[in-house]
Amino acid sequence: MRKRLAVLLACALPLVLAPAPADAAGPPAVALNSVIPAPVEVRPGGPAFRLTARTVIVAPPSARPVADRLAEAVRAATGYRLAVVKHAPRHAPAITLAPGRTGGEGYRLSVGRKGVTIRSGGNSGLFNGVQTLRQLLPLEAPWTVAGGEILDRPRFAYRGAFLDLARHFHTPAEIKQYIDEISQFKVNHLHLHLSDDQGWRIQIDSWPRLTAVGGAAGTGVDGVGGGFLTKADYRDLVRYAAARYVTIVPEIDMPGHVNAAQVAYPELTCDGVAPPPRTDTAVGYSSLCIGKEVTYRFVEDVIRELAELTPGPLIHIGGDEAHATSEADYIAFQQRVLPLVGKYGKTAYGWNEITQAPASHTAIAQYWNTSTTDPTLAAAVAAGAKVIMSPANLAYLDMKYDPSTRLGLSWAGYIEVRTAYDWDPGAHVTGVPESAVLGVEAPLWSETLRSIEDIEFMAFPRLAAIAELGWSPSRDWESFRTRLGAYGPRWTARGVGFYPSPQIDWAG
Ligand code: TNX
Repeated sequence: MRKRLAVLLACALPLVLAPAPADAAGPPAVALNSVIPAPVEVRPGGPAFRLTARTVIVAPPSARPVADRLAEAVRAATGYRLAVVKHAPRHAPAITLAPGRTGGEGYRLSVGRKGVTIRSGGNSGLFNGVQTLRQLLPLEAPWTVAGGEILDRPRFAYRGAFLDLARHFHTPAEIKQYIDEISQFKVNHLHLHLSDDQGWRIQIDSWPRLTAVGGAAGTGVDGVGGGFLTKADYRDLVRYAAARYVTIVPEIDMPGHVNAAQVAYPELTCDGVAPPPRTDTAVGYSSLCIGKEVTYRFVEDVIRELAELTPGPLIHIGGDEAHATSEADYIAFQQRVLPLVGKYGKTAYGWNEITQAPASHTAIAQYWNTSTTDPTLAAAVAAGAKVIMSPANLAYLDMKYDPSTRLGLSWAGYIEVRTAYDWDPGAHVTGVPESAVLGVEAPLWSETLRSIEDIEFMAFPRLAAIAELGWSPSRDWESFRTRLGAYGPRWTARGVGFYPSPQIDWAG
């Protein structure tokens, strides 16, 4: 009897006598393993950290831009204006950004009673650690961060989102709002579709009618959604994105999808006659005139001016749905145009149709087809081409979720959250091994979209699914589903009107 009591006491005492955890007000609200995209390694444990108005942000001068972003995010979340300093005052609770051995975009995040430390060999890695920390902060006080450690790095170098400014112009303010959202999921590229049959959305000084005519009021699907980016707008967007470790990838679509350019410059047609402006959603009817030299002066001028505006390494030259161009003409065009991108110091990126041309072997193909076999793509890959995966039936954010979705199209099918999540970009197409895949991108075409609300409803939550495929080493639907359900209130708190998919148990 006595013995049993002693054993009972021995078991109970450590519980009773253990020091009260820092989060005595209750367990940490956010589990360390709730981050989207799922980190490579999560080791929960140890005391939690309580962020207060006294917390300082410590960063070397080289990491100051990331520290400022963190301070901004903490202010938005908690209202605290944390000081950013080079060295922590003794005993001050701190969030420290420090050099580390994890290179590139990877980082290590450690949470203990005295603070949070994010280490990385690069500022992009520190920024990714900051994005993780933002998700670990509860939505409401007390601002307790669970104890433990996260070790993280991306599976793919390219994780992309996409906006179509041609079918409907989206303003710089809307594009910035989208950048803010996508970068929280460690998406690091934003592809802007800047020209199409219905409109031309980027200033080109040597061909000024492109925007004067092609960007005027009344351009765009249904004649609503005119506008264009001036070069100043574009440079400002590039800077804004870069501060969030997002690279802007510009696209000018050719030799098809050029009606707006031909309305502005009739010499770009074979007969020299301007076609009527188009505000419908048909595709595949326009083509540059492959045999005319003016075509290549135009293309080279546009590529040169885009390259000057673009610090990133990629220029997207479109190449999709050129149904009004013969196959021989298409290949002849790409054989001249793909090398022009290299002439201006950039790597050519185009829709997967470009793989018909041998010059695509040094280019990047964006795979948008719905099949898991594509011998032309596989042959180009065998010859050296790289691929970014955007299968329309899985990754297109403009596809409806189900037949009742009020926005979007359905030509590639319906894409519920699980459909967007449950596929492997590294093994999707026969003959395209993971080593040839640079990453994933989630296109969002704008035929049916008008406002930022429309963009957000179609992008979220599916963009989070595609981001996880691009970042995380493995996928687990049940885990993703749980983490996504818990994330919902964060979107709500920021005023993001996401699609409340019935596949998810939404918190809040
Ligand atoms: C196909 S996908 C297109 C676009 C449309 C989109 C709508 C691709 C490379 N071309 O022109 O906007 O479908 O989903």
